[in-house]
Amino acid sequence: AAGKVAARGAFVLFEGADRCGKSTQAMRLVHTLEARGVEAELWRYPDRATAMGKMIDQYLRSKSEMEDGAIHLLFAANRWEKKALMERKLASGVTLVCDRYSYSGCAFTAAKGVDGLDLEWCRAPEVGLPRPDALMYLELSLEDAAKRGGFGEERYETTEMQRAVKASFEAMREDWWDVIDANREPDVIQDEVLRIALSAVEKCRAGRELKRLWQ
Ligand code: Z5A
Ligand code: MG
Repeated sequence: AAGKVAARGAFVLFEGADRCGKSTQAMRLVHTLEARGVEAELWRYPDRATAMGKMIDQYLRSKSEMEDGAIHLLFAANRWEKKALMERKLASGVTLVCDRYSYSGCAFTAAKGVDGLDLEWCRAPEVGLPRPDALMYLELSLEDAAKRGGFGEERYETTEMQRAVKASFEAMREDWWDVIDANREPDVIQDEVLRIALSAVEKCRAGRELKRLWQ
């Protein structure tokens, strides 16, 4: 009808340490939502397709070097450059299922233990970005993660780094996160994930406001 404003989509995020199943669950969730008539898109960070994303990709594959502070800001800028599009999509009713976001950004930089680059410093450039309506933190022990095969080739894929990353995720954890036991069959996890996502979709349809990170 004329003048009718579309109900907004939900911003649903997956976070967690290496190999906890974020990409697997995010991909499946988009299909499950679509099959139920919920318009949904898969997003991921870093978005390696943009000019900044290409620099990040080079860095992650150790094809280039960068100061820790500089690469942190580049990861954050890679989110800021997609902010307007993200907001437009959500406003037009599309649910965004996102694979990593600012929480990974802060967890990884803080995990480096570089003097001055503590969690507070890490959060600053992320403040004001859209805050997810649901954050599913997939929890998996380092031992169980190790059973899912060896590390990849990228920069942060070492045991020491992953241990520190888990610790910074724990330090950032907030009450509203959904903590999910990721050491189960993918189908079982997906059932829980779908329930959480549908509840977020419902709340957004009913007018839930999009919040901002760390404000
Ligand atoms: N990074 C950063 O520093 N700053 C930032 O701001 C951002 C990111 C956004 C990007 O990696 C890197 O950038 C990352 C953080 C940093 N560095 N590290 N490490 P990425 O996101 O591209 O990483 P990835 O290659 O997608 O891996 P991943 O995310 O660690 O994995 P995952 O997505 O969580 O898991 P998966 O690919 O779905 O599954 C892993 C394997 O386990 C696979 O063989 C699956 O078949 C298997 N699997 C999945 N689920 C299960 C269950 N339930 N049971 C058994 N096996 C399973
Ligand atoms: Mg992944």
